[in-house]
Amino acid sequence: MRVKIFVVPASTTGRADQYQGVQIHRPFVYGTEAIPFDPANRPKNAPADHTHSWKVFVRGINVEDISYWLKKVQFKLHDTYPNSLRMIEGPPFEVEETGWGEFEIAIKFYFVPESTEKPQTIWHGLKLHPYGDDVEGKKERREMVKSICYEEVLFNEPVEQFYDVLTGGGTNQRGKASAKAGKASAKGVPTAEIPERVSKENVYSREQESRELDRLGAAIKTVEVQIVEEKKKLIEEETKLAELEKTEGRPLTKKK
Ligand code: SLL
Repeated sequence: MRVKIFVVPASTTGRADQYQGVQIHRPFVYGTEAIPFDPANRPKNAPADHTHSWKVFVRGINVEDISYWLKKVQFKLHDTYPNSLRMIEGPPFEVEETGWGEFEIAIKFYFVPESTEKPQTIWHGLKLHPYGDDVEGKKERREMVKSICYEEVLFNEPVEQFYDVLTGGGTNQRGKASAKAGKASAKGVPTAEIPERVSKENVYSREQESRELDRLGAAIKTVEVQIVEEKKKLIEEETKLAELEKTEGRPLTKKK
């Protein structure tokens, strides 16, 4: 799923033609990480019924700074939490908490003012308990439970000043005039590039993507073979039925 950001069509704003139909996407990662308390070392301030420490976050892929398009993030926690609306005004966009239960977190994105975009909300389920394979083993080892998603925000026909921010055009121009901005541009023009390989900080890479595509390709082939086999079986059964009908006549349908 893509988080689609809709803006007013260019035709109604008189925006320059060159931005018509332009879409710019920016990747990001969001999710939760949770770990059960160490019984020998419970966090001191945690209420007695709490069992886990957890964190919810939004960050750039490959630890890229995304604050040039994302201004602030509001996390809406379960109503059982005091001050359940947590506004995070700048990076790192994250909330650390303790608790006992899983719930859906509403994550509201506020874009930089240049974007003129309205805030957008996505939801994410906080996971405290291990899932997938070897649940018992994971529990025993008190492994961290991660539930992390890759996502892309898609800006449709960004307004001119935001287009510059997104593509680094503005940064480069300022770079000529000021040493400070020059430093920013030396860091590199912002991109939506996904790194080639997995690293410690980032599991989303082209390498993984192509492995996933191979896996999907193989699965499609298996399903295609299964469909052919099932069709063959169906034809055999239908032939048998037709033969039986010839020799035995049609079966009587029971009255209800
Ligand atoms: C459940 N529907 O029943 C969920 C609700 C609530 C989670 C989970 C602690 C809040 C607090 C907390 O973990 N709330 O008392 O500080 O599982």
